[in-house]
Amino acid sequence: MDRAAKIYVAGHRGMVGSAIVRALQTAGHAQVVVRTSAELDLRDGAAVRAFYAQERPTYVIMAAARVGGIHHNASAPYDFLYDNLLMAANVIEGARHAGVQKLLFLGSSCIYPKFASQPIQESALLTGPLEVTNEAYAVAKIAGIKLCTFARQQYGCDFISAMPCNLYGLGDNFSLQNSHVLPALIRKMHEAKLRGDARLQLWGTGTPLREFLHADDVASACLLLMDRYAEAGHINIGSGEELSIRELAQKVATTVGFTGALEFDPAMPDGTPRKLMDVARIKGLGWNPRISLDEGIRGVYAWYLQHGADARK
Ligand code: GFB
Repeated sequence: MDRAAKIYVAGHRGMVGSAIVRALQTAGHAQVVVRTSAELDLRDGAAVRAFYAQERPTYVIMAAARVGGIHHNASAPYDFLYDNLLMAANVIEGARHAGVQKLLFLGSSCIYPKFASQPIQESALLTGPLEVTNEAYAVAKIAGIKLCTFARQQYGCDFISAMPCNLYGLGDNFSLQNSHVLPALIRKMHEAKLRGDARLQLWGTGTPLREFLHADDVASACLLLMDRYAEAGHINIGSGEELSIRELAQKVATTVGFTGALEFDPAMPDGTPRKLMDVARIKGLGWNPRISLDEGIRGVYAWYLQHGADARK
């Protein structure tokens, strides 16, 4: 990418978007354009087209979405599908209409079939039924992937898409009900430690396996893809390592210093049993994650201790 050219990062206040802005600024990009959701509602097509006409960015990274953990996804499927569909359609079509040189659309590993063979290759997309708890979000993200693919096929747009695994990092959402598992465990164990609880109940059975990657590593992958990837299909971004929710809980307990018993509530959903992605293609482009899960959890806990109050949305 030309560091003097204007790049729009949609979703700059989110965990991933803010990591991408930091990475761009560190790399010397002088013109990073952003808009808060109050300034620009990405569900409003006319407003998005007016933004593109005003700013005319050369590059776009689409990191804005309505996101949440398993319970939030399962409890608000219409909102997750409608908002993410509109945001993807408006940002991608607005970029095509404005002649944006390159756009990167970010999705998630939940786009893959619930029982895809593991590790999951990009070719597994649409080969089987989705996990019901995040079907809405997945369908919206699959639509975004296809918009990028067909924009290239029909209009010659250099639009690419990338699918990260489960992410965590600074600025995450620590809501007890709506957050993803890693920040939820940090907050729940911290509060249980302060209360001196002898036990803590977590959701599900603890047996599902998940792959985690730090948002700063996703950001470095995004910048590399903007320079080195220009194919029609999406590409996976992941650590290539998985662990069970129980093993994750034990790591978080050690970091937080919670010594109570960990119990699991099978009345809460497990979600998909595994979603380890094959990351050979992005590693073949020269990218590798740099932040280990243990180091990452320590860093996020330190951030939470400093910002906990406003992180508990
Ligand atoms: O990150 P998470 O909420 O969503 O992880 P998914 C859910 C897993 O962690 C389930 C267990 O197996 C839960 O039973 N878990 C245990 C908990 N305790 C908790 C807790 O206190 N909070 C939460 N949230 N989980 C998401 C999709 O699926 O993956 C999103 O819903 C997105 O759309 C994201 O795709 C990457 O990993 O199951």
